[in-house]
Amino acid sequence: MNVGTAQLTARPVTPPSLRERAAEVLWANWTGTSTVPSRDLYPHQWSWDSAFIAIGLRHLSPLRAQLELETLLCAQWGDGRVPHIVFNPAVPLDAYFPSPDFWRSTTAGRTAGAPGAVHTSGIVQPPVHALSAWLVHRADPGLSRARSFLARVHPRLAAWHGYLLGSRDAGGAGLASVVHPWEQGMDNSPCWDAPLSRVAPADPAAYRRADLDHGAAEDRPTDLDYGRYVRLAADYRDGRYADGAGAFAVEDPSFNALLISSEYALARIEAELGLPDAPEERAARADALTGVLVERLWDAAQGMFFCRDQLSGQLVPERGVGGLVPLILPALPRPVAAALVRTTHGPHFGLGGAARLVPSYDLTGSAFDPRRYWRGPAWFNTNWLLERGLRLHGERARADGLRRALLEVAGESGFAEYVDPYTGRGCGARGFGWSAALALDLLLDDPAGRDEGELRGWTREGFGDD
Ligand code: 9WN
Repeated sequence: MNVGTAQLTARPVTPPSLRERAAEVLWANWTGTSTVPSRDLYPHQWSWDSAFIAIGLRHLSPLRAQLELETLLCAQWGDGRVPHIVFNPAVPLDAYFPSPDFWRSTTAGRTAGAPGAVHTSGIVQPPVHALSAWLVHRADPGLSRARSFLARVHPRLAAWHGYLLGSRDAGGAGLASVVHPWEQGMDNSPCWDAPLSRVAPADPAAYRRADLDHGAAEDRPTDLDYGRYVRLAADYRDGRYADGAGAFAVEDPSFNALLISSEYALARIEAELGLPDAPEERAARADALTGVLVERLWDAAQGMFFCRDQLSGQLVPERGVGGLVPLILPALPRPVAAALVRTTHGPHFGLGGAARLVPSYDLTGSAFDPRRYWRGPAWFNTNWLLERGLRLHGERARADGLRRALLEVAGESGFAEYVDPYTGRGCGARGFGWSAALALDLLLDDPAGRDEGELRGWTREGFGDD
């Protein structure tokens, strides 16, 4: 036998680690100033995607993570809203619908203060940004201070929260309302079926769905739902993006929990910047808003939160994963947190039992579908939030189990956009930005930073105010 050949064939080929594979996705999706969720399906910058992506990116390049958030916040409108999409002018118009010529931000959005130099959508997405900015800062405080990162993003984050807590407080109780299902981020959830049913769909001949070029029709929203999304967005645009008169307004538990969580993070940012009084006031407001959330959206008999349809005034009796997300809140009353943990592990969401990851919708619900967009499949961002919530409320073993499952499924599915909650089989895009980023975060972040001791300190009590 030729010794040289034997040595060559015997040399082991080490498969890339999960960390290397996740990093590869983030580098492949990086455009130079931000990260696309997916090269094919979503070739622009999306708002809450960027916030989650920066949380993972901070472990690889704190500088890029800072840039990710700065690029998004540069597209903020004068009224404070942070648009849900910032369009890349180098991408052809027909690559994604609705495209810049649909939203017409620079003209229809002028009264609301849309920037003139960049094209954006006119709706928003969940405010994960202050939480992300704080975590990005913590990854490299020296670099952050040298670049005045927090000092530069703080006024924009404060204006963003001001917009949501002001112009979007349709119910007058302090919580923000979403005016389009895309704003809440779980586009096609059965939670929207009743509130959407009163919206007349747009004429299908007037637009072309680009999502079906990349995704299977049976995984994506139906044409009827899509027509309603288009109608709502077109009406908002035609009203020059003024708030208050639309056919859809919903107080959503997940959107508001993320806002409250980001309010705590903004309080941390203000303390780091040495702003007098602001941190205590903000943390106290976040504690109070947690109380309002419980008062308005908590259903003790069902053990979870529900959406409130502002037009009917009723809670929507559909169990979406968004109704579990308030578990991330440190000031949640203990019985509420305990009931949420039980519901997450009970028959409707199946964690630790039938389901590998928490589904986007009730496993026993009549609208459940393990593949269709937000009507059953599991997403990595909602599961990452629940891992954080479990740890915060002292459920360390359950959080460890969910962390392990997330990492396994992320690797097996090639960082799929979403997965079958039972089998973990990948659906939608592969090499999806936040799936890779949040896997990296779980792999590299010290879980102690997400535990009870650390995060309870975010409440008003933690700022030393009584
Ligand atoms: C509309 C980008 C976005 C995510 C949303 C997800 C999906 C868009 C779409 O993709 O929404 O914004 O075309 O379906 O539902 O959560 O931010 O990844």
